[in-house]
Amino acid sequence: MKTSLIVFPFDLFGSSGAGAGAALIADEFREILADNRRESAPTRAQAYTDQVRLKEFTFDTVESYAGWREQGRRAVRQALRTGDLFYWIAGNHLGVLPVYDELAAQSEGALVVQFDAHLDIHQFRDCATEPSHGNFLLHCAGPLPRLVNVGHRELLLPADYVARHYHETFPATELAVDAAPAVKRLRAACETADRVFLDLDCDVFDPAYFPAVSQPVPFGLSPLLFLRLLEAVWSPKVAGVFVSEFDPARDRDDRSLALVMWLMEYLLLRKYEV
Ligand SMILES: [Mn+2]
Repeated sequence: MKTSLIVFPFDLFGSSGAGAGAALIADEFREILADNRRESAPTRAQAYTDQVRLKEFTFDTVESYAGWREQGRRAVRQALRTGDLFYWIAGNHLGVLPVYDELAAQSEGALVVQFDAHLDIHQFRDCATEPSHGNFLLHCAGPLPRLVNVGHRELLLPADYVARHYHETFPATELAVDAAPAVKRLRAACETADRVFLDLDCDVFDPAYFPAVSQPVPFGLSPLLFLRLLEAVWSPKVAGVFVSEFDPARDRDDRSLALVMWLMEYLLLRKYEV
């Protein structure tokens, strides 16, 4: 079982600058893999180093944007067909839409656990009606897969509207009071799913821990609380991990970069270490 690391630095229509984040993650990852290969002392990293394949898209010409969604869908389709774990490293959250398009086409039994400060179903007066990083779920090519949000801090969207799109949501306010019920319900939801996908929008973290986002929202998750929730969700059923909204120009002392790289390495160890 190999892991494809697909870098898809799309960042039009919201959080321009997040594309550079995806490219930076790719660079860092190449460096980590090269370092691992050079190391002669035994390390834990040997468990995954030869299991990772990197595939990088670039969006540096006008032409490269043509058919971006279909290009993305093709790559996702291929990753889903092999059945291996894949990482989808997007620029902004809209760059994850091709994954949702494909999951919609074959969503039976799939559960997406979305860690995100926002519920991306915005349709306010000042929001674009065209697909953007704040409304992309409304533009999915088919019915959304079963969707659970963890850690949102929405103060505008009415519950009945949210319930039309999300199976369940666990706002940060609820997690702050007591995370135990969420841990239990997340674990139960994952148990009944055939395949689980983790969709991490980096703004789920508190800006104190992860400053490198373009839409910071206060009262976010601490990395430790995130790990506790991740633990509830993680199992061999996890078939995809999506990362988006990392904008390195807003980072402080590479704090956010360190967090995202640590997390990706940790998840590879979770998968390959025996
Ligand atoms: Mn989002």
